[in-house]
Amino acid sequence: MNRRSFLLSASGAAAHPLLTSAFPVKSSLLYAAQQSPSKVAADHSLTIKPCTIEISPGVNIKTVAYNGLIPGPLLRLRQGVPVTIDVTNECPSEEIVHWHGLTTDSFNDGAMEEGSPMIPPGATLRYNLKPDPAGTRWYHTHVMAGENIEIGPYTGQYGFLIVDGHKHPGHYDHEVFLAIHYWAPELLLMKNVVQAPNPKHPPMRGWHVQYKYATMNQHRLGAGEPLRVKHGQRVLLRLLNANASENIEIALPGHTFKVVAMDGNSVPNQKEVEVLSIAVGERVDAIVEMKSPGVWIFGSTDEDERQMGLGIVIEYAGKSGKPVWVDPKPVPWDYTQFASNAPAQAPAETIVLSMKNVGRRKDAKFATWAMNGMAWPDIEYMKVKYGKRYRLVFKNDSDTDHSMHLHRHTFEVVTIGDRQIKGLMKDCVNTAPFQTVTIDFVADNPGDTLLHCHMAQHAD
Ligand SMILES: [Cu+2]
Repeated sequence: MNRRSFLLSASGAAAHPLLTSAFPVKSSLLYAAQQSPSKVAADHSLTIKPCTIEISPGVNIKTVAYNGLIPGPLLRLRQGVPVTIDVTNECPSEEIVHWHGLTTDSFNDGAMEEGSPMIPPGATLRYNLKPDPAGTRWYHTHVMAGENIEIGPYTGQYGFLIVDGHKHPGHYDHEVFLAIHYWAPELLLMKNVVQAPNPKHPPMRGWHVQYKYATMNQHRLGAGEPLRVKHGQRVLLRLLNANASENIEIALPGHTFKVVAMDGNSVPNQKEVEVLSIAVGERVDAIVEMKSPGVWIFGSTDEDERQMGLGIVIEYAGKSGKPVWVDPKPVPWDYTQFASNAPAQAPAETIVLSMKNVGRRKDAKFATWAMNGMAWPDIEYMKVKYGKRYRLVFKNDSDTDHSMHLHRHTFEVVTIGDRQIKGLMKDCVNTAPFQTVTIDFVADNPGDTLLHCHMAQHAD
């Protein structure tokens, strides 16, 4: 190993800690973490604790959330201004918080694979962040759930983290935050190959996670207060798919979404669309001009998912009545419409990664998903050098979506299938079944960096 090189890992000196212990908790760092809260109060504090939330009348979900809130408290930070966040773990098992989309260091990033410490039960860990880049970021647990679908990303541990910096790319009168999550997961065994209820999903086989309910923020469709708007208002929707494993597609009849940012980053082409697809982990900032007075359902394009609760009522001032839904024209989702239509800068090196289901490990319920045949922790590190531009080719050799997330860096999407594009900056990108998506990133943030699919069963 070239000691001067950084991998999407960059540990350097000693034998790689990740290969010698299950979790590379550096003892001095853990000590520092446990001792961390000093007498000086942190700028923000979060408590991870069990709670019960009523998502619709009589439907109570027992989960774990930050400060007992769904989503967690909105963290609104100034770009480049250092902050401290104390996180107290009141749960019986270890926890960890990932600051998704921030270019932080490996210790504070909140991924045990990078060497970030876990927060033991009862302990408080102080995270030190220098919020960057500006935009719609979020925070969530990075605990690996495996077959325990009661923990990790299946819980309510997610919240918005907004980094305010440059002027927002949209012009708007009112700002609304909506985080989407599915609840009450169940493990089902499909003895034979079964077509999913939603034809957009691949056939199901073996063990499979199915959800009973869905919410936008805390409530199911129709259960919470409607989103009250006025005719002529321009509403900025900050949308987050905080699901453990399901991509979503949403629409608002009679209106269009002007997409101004994806994963918090301004898009080169602010296109208006009728339907938004948001993969697991992704965010969309969209402006909706309120120009069709009435009472509408803003929700999933899939009726079963609206029944689960995926939606919210939008009510114009002075209007009342039963909320209206109208199916949109089906249009395949196309990232390229928000990008510039030109080839991106050439990279220094290209790395091809084939994502594939490689079967089940003995006694495992879920299939093992691998990149180039390797699955954590039995992997080779991709070594990258500081300052160089790298191209990662995500070759989806499977019949299911993968929402690929790179930690601690922002990447540029440079091809979707055969289309070359430029200027679409993201931190998660979906690869459709058997599609190839290519991204470039500059290795400008030394330290171990995790690359993974954001869909829980694939990541685990
Ligand atoms: Cu995946």
